[in-house]
Amino acid sequence: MEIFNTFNLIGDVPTDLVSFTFFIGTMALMAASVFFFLSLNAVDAKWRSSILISGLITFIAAVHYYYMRDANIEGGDTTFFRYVDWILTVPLMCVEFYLILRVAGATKNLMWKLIGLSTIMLVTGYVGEAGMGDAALWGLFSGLAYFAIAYMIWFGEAKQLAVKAGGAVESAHRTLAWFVLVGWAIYPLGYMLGTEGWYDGIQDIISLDMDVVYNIGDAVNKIGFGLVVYNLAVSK
Ligand SMILES: *C/C=C(C)/C=C/C=C(C)/C=C/C1=C(C)CCCC1(C)C
Repeated sequence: MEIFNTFNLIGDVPTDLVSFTFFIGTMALMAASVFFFLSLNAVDAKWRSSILISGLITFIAAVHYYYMRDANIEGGDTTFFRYVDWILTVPLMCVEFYLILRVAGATKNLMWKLIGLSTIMLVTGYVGEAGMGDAALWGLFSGLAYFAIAYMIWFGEAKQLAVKAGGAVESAHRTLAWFVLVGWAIYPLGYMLGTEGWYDGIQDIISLDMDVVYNIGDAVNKIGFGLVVYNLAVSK
């Protein structure tokens, strides 16, 4: 899709939807990082590490977006950078759940379970997406780990701790749980658009490139997640 052609007066200006979303994604993630880092001193000491991690998540992603933006313009593959980014940032999101629920007595055990499941989710997803195995099968394994994460957060240990904490922590947890259920569901959709399996034909219904869908997912989830944490930190 050739949009923004009119602006293509100098070098590497994005001329299609995919590179445009890489470009705008880099900017948005960088801006969010600056915002979170500058907020560090404005929040109560007990929330400082949560805000720091929000900033690290968007900063790590911004750096990877900078590289993916380049790789995309050069016609290269972005899968590797994409998964390196995720394998660093998704576990940090699991740490956020732990830090928030610590007030209700969350243990490191809960954090490691979430990190373990997210690692399984991403490694199996990478195997399928990098063409190292049957994409539909590895996508299914990945989906099961995703389901286990969503279950823990919505109904399992994490949920019970949130209820115990009550108040602002419980409502922040509820919002983050929605991000995991709805926001994270954007990713398997992108995966189905970019790989082959029983879901072939989905491209006829949703005519978006896999990278565009992943880029939307990252902007929503990484920045949104951070803002929920920020909101909690300034409310208490
Ligand atoms: C900042 C990045 C985030 C929040 C990335 C999340 C990624 C996922 C929830 C990916 C999930 C996948 C499946 C559930 C099945 C297909 C393979 C994946 C890895 C795309």
